[in-house]
Amino acid sequence: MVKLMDIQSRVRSVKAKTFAHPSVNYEPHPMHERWTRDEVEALFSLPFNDLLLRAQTIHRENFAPNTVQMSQLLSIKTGGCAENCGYCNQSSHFDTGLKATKLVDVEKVVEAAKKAKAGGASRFCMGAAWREPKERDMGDLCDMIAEVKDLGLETCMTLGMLTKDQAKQLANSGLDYYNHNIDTAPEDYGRVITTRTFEDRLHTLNTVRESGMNVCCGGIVGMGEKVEDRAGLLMALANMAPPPESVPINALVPVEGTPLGDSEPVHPIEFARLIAIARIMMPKSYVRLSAGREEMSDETQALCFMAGANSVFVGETLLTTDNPEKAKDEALFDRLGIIPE
Ligand code: SAM
Ligand code: DTB
Ligand code: SF4
Repeated sequence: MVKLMDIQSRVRSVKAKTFAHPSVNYEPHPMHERWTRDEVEALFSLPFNDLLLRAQTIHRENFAPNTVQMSQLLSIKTGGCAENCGYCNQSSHFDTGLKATKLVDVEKVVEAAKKAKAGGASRFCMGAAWREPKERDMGDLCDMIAEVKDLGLETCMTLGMLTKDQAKQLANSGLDYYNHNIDTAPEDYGRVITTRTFEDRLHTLNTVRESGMNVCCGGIVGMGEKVEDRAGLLMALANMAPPPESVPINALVPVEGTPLGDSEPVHPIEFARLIAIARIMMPKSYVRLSAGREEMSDETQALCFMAGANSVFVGETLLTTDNPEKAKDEALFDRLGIIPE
């Protein structure tokens, strides 16, 4: 008969072997220090299971393990944008057949926000295809924020570059988050966008911080970037002081007619690796599995949740492209025992 002590000692020895793997460093990264390229590249070269174990451990130290935060997007001004972001179907520089609109009425926005809330979203994100907002639009934008907030939703906007005064107006109206992505590594930025610089992006992010709003800032992979660029993107995000509260990781949705429209997709394991590294480097941030979920299998998404993703965009459209249907997401969350936060 096998004795209890034998079982316990066998469990201990398995645990010891598991945790003693030389490639896994369980010492938490000293958060006061900046991540160096060597440290980040070491994470990229860890065996996948070691990386996942470490990410999941850090995830559980900082968040409830089986919950996901749900945000819903609405495009409040579509197309005709002056910028030339190589991934974007809303740029006026490329012919993608997208119809441009003017700023949506406040009532329409409130209607969409009510539906988002009824569907389970806790945050409503309003996005505009602008280089920056015009002064004449500020009144409507502030009304949208106040009315959406009154519904009991968190509010987020993404409108391009902001002046100090605009950021203050948005914050005073109740804007909880401002989304402004850096998209790729500083070294790779000029390959993707030439109508603004990486520093322009950082400048607006500082303005947002100074106004007291939470920062939502992330990037896109699958744009033909090198692995070093993915490391550079995560370094730039994690070395912000403090790191963004919300980090959307987008898988490029390739759109015909854009310069990056025929990019190769990132392998699902490499995508999950990036999520795991983001979780390790930014232990307290919400890491959002963002654009590209429509093309992802349930298994890839499950791997990403295991790697530490704890937020998604819900609703059948992102800004202009497709996102999984509600029933599909519900079935996936149900299967995984994931509860919306
Ligand atoms: N114009 C504002 C700006 O650029 O900050 C706000 C809207 S813009 C569409 C918001 C973000 O959506 C971009 O920064 C980019 O990260 C993401 N995005 C745009 N097109 C995408 C695509 N085809 N695939 C994945 N992400 C995309
Ligand atoms: C973010 O990082 N991803 C969202 C949100 N922030 C604004 C936008 C994704 C857009 C995908 C392409 C589209 O639907 O137009
Ligand atoms: Fe304009 Fe934003 Fe699209 Fe760039 S990503 S073209 S700034 S809408």
